[in-house]
Amino acid sequence: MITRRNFLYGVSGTMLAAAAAPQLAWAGETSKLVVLGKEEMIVRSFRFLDLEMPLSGFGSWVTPVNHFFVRNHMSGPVDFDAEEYRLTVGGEVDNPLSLTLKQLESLPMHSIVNTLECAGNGRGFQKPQVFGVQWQKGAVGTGKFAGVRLGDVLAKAGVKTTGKHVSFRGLDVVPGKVPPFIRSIPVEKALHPDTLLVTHMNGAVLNKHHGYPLRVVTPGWIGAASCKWLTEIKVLEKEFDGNFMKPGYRWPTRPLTPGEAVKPEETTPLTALDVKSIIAGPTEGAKLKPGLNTVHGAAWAGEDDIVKVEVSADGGATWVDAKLDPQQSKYAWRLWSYAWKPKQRGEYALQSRATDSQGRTQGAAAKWNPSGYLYNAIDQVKVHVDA
Ligand SMILES: Nc1nc2c(c(=O)[nH]1)N[C@H]1C(S)=C(S)[C@@H](COP(=O)(O)O)O[C@H]1N2
Ligand SMILES: [Mo]
Repeated sequence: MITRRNFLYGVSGTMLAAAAAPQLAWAGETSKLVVLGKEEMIVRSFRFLDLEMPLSGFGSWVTPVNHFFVRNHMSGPVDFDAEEYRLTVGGEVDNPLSLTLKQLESLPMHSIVNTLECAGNGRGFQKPQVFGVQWQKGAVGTGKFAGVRLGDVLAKAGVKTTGKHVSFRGLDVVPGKVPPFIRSIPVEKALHPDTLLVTHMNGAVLNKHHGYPLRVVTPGWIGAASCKWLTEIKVLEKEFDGNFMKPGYRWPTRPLTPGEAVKPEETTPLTALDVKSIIAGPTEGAKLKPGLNTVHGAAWAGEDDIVKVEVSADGGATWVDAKLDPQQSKYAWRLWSYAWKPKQRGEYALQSRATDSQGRTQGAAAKWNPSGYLYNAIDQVKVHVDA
């Protein structure tokens, strides 16, 4: 068993090998130790478990559960009793509901493949540096999510015409004076047939790190829109206005210059993800031989489709199209590759730039915002080619 003392040996930002740390715990004083079995996840925080997928995770289209990033604002439920569990649906509805897991599972099952990305992914690259978890590339993963349609549950409850937003609350253990993790999405997105209340991930029952027994998956949107350990749905007349909607997870409505602050009135809640690509290999500082070197990575665009990924090997002076793997599912990333054949030795700056079906593309710098959300600057990896 890992004790609290050696548990703290893991320094934020270090890579944990399976042998070094086969077990991790829920953070928090009252937590129980659990076996996680995560291999080589990058630990960004132990306080509440925040684990980043290593670059090798971009090698598979569906991310294995044990490589899927974990993001917690607080601790998940500790003593969970599936018999006692209820999902309640209230607020602006005709028939408030209290459903058992069995009742939920009697509704028709649906599944989607979705790339889930934390709004803070890439924050560690923001310049100037901003406060928050210093994620680099791997607070993202693609899962096969199965469950029932949120719209089917809402139809059972009967949303009144006054119902405009739908809020979610999980079974998180809320520490001290911290406000609970509650966020809302507009009713149109909630009723979309692809928005699911998920019980299964990659063909297995959800594990506790990803929201057992039930989580929302709001496809194409920032990860925070996909509430884990869901226990309460409320239909509201207006957007929920707690901490995690305001000031949290908001986006400036006007362009800012790097470092600039913004007034709350000049922000709006984050919704869908932006267009983005990352280079997963070669890795920063790699020493390569002349000849064939495959540059590869992933690209995604939330609710939109990736139409093109370009690669530059000269720091952005010239670009060539990468080969995109076939699109297998809406909302899921595309893996891409480029057969690069450097002839001369030297230092190279490899870059990748994605364009989506809306015509959005990545810029040289990310769009500045004080919380460092939706970082999507053109990705760059410096490598060395030697004879
Ligand atoms: N109840 C609850 N749901 C939550 C969170 C949380 O802290 N509590 N974190 C959110 C955030 S910020 C993200 S990015 C995703 C991460 O999902 P994952 O841990 O399954 O990868 O869950 C979201 N859902
Ligand atoms: Mo997140």
